[in-house]
Amino acid sequence: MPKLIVILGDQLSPALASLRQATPDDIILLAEVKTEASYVKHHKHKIIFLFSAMRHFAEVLRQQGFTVQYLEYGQDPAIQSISDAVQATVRQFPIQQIVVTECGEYRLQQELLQLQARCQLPVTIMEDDRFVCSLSMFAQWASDRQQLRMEYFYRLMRRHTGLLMGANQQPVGGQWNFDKENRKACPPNIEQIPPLQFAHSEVTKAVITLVNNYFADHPGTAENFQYAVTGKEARKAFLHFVEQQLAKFGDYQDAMLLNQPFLFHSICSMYLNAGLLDVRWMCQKVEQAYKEGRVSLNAAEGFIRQVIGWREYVRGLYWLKMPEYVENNFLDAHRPLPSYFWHAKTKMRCMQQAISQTLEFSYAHHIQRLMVTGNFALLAGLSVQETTDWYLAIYCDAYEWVELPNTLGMALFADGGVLASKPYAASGAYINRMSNYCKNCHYQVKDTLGDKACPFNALYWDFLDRNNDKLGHNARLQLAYKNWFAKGIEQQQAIRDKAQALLIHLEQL
Ligand code: FAD
Ligand code: DLZ
Ligand code: SF4
Repeated sequence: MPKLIVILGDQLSPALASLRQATPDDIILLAEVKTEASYVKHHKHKIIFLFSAMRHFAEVLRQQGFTVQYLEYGQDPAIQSISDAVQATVRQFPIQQIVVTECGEYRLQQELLQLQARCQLPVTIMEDDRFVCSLSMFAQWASDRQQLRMEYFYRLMRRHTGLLMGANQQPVGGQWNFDKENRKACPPNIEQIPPLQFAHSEVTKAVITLVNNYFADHPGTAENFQYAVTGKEARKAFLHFVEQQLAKFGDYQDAMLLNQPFLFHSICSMYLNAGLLDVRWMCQKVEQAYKEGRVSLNAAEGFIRQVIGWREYVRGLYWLKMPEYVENNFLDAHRPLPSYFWHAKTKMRCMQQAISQTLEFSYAHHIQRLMVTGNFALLAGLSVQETTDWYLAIYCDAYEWVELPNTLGMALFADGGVLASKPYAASGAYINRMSNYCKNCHYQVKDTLGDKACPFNALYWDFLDRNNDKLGHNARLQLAYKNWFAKGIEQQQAIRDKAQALLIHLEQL
């Protein structure tokens, strides 16, 4: 009974549930299709990365003796979507059953659920056990809780995996979380070892030509693509991080430095999300580095928390709350995205840095996404839909299951506090503390009023003021509101006027 095993672009894992069932009689389908490549204007690097990784993965499967049906982009104009590709393959081969692994996005999952009717064949959807926490385990954890805070979920995951656990189910070092030790500012002259870069294979070269032909109007430049495209290369990149950068990642996770796009980050989310890396393997390598005394506990715990904590948590939340989640707009934010999100020409140094490296590498690290571009979008009341679409398009690691909770929930507080207990709103002082951007900026970070005042300052106070009815009761914002009320009526009005002027002229900042 030959099966058709459908492998999506972010399912490039040899141990994928559906592939574990494969026999030499089966057909394995991978398809480069328009609907997936264009549902937002993906950065060119994202398309190059995925198409090249898909083609390399298909070749590995062929070498293992499987029959692979690989549909290249534009090969058959009648095939526009994954379902079109499945239907065309079902017509070509004597398929008895279709097998897929749980999909990462609600949108595509709905499409896959129609396959049975469309192809008149049984469809089996297998659990995606590449994640540490199954969706049912997450739902069970969430079921008896009023608040779904990541910290408690993370403790469950530590116990569940046994990572960094000591005797009696207690954490190594006597503490679950070393977050406070992950927030040091970085000295500008610190020694940096850049992430590994990978030469273009013949496959990647062909994909770059394709992307330049079909996706010329998408953001980014194809030629400076430098990422790994195979599991082997991705593991090499990750081990380089563990050996060279992890020790400093612990201290400087939240730091930002001018002209240093990668600092001590792992640059592994795109590999992990596409299936080239395995989360358990990564965590074991990090735990081993700690046990062998090569990195401190705060570095190892800091990394493991991001991967088995935050990453698994946002996935669980996404599937728990979709499809309604995407409609949330708690703070009623509708202002259009200024054009510098697409070209980085702004006098705000922090925004210019975060956006220009995003356009160049399809990458920015967490604090740039959260506390620079995300914070700006929050303070300025930028449209939730336009902002989430931007994040989904522009980052090489972006799929809705991970992008949406991070953007809509964490950065924009548009879910009204499902994910975060308070908005991550901050004035220029935070950016100044964590970076050297402000020293190199047209604006004065210490000023709130005046032509050269840092726009984040007046926008921060105005954000609190205009959302007082929705946020004023939040216990974690009481100090911020106290400071706002202490300013007095005249000062408050001057700040409101300044913020209004900034909002009218957002495009010119
Ligand atoms: P590192 O800093 O080295 O962290 C290690 C790993 O931890 C990451 O590779 C990632 O797998 C995981 N991780 C860390 N934080 C998170 C998080 N909050 N959620 C999920 N995983 C996390 N991450 C994505 O993978 N895809 C996205 O589309 C995405 N969109 C984001 C949008 C916003 C507004 C924000 C604030 C964060 C977003 N993140 C997203 C999370 C995080 O910013 C990226 O995972 C991280 O910057 C990737 O870089 P890195 O691999 O160098 O990570
Ligand atoms: C992101 C993406 C892109 C750009 N192109 C394809 C594609 O052509 N074929 C494919 O199977 N997958 C692609 N993907 C990844 C899918 O969008 C991803 O599998 C879903 O969003 C689910 O996470
Ligand atoms: Fe950003 Fe303000 Fe600092 Fe300039 S002064 S870099 S706008 S925070």
